[in-house]
Amino acid sequence: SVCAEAYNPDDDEDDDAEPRVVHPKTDEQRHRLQDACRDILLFKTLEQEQFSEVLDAMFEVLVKPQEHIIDQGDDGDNFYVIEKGVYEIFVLKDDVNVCVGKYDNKGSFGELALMYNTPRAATIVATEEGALWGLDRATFHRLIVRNNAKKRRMYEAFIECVPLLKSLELSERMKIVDVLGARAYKDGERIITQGEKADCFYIVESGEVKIMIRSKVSTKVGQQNNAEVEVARCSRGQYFGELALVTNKPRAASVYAVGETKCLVIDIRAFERLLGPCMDIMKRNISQYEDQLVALFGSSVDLKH
Ligand code: 1OR
Ligand code: 1OR
Repeated sequence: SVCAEAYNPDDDEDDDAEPRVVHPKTDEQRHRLQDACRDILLFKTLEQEQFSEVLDAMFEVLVKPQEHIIDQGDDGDNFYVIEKGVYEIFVLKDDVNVCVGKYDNKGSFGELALMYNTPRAATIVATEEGALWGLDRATFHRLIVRNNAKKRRMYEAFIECVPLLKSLELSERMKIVDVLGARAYKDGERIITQGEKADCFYIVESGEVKIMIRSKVSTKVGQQNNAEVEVARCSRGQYFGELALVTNKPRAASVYAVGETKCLVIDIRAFERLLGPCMDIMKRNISQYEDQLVALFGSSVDLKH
């Protein structure tokens, strides 16, 4: 292109001197890597150029059953994206390692020590043979951490006025911003599918979504059996997708974009780690869903799906 690059104050930080890391890959490897990275939220706010630098820098790591990928308390070396395998998360509680969750063939881990310069906060153990893609600390810093400064500037004002997050400290809200991803949807696009397994939580940034429930019984409002019924809408600043995460059940409703819509997306681990203080508000609102449900469908309906 003949265009001069726009001035970007971030470029003044003197790490352009750092050599760019490139791990050459076959076409087949690059394909698998792109697949594994498709839904990684930390990559969702990168520019195309930064994203391809991340992909260039990533390297394949094959793991064996029982292998410790990360040990709690260690210094951070790499960030990892899961291509396949099941990985258990252990956290020390009173000197005992307690399993607090697992990653099942998708997701990523190891971002916290690199983002905040802290010791590893958990131990990650492969339960079976698996494959990961690693990203070294320096590249993570240059591309992801620097992008976070931009994210904080972009989303700080918006996050400040999300009612659900009011009870958090500013620093806690900024940690949410650090790990969130942004997604755009077209009019009518389905964001959540009723009955599916859940792995993230959403806040509407712009536009609107409608919540649709397919019930097993015919409804008071006269819909046919199995038709989808609109039960609610959410617009800027409102959230959805918390119910399945809180109840550990499949999605209770489908959610569709109404017009062009943007959402901020938070994955289930970050939700559990960072939104604990907002749990009471969410639970109070969930109990209202149940009242509404009875009013709309009668009490016999099954919210589970
Ligand atoms: P890290 O660099 O600290 C361990 O290395 C990784 O485990 C961490 O980044 C996260 O990516 C991941 N608390 C802290 N880290 C967690 C947690 C977690 N779960 C996964 N990781 N908690 C569990 C939340 C479900 C809170 C436990 C008290
Ligand atoms: P989820 O994870 O189950 C669908 O995925 C989301 O739709 C759900 O979380 C809520 O965030 C959102 N009943 C069930 N889910 C609802 C409802 C709702 N409203 C919004 N969601 N009701 C509407 C109450 C006004 C009761 C049904 C009649």
